Amino acid sequence: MASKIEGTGPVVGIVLGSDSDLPVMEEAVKVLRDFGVPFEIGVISAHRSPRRAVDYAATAEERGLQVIIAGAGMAAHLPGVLAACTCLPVIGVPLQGGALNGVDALYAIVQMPPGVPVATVAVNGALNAALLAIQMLSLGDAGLRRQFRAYKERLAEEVAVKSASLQAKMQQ
Ligand code: RP5
Repeated sequence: MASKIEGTGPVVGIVLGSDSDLPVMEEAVKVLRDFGVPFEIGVISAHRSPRRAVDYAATAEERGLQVIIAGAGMAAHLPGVLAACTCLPVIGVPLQGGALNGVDALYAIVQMPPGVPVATVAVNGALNAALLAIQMLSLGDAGLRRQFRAYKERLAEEVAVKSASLQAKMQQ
């Protein structure tokens, strides 16, 4: 069974606080491409272009998006501001960098006040952000869910191969 979203418009919005965030956020792009999930990507800063941030989130649902992934570093308010302005789920990716090396971004993204959740992944966890977005989309898409199950099976196979290879090495 094919995924329902194959060939549709973007269903995931990836938002970067700066183009300097691209090297890490490209990991999310790669995962979404591998799963055939249509996405859009852009740079919006909660601090440098706050009006654009509000407009983007406020119109995201009517543009067909179902999940937003927002990556930002330092005082990372972007995911929270987007979450404040949309009913769509927002996944925040704290990015490493600056004097505090990503701890600042982690705290800024994870410590949302009651009522406005942001699903926060690890520092630089763009890959997991894309997987979580796919799991959310999978709830209403059996084709995508099947792809995700196959992905998890591949993960388990990789561990089994590594274990066998380690065992073999130790017996030499
Ligand atoms: C944040 O400030 C961005 O998300 C980026 O991680 C950091 C530095 O931005 P640039 O000065 O490189 O544009 O808002």
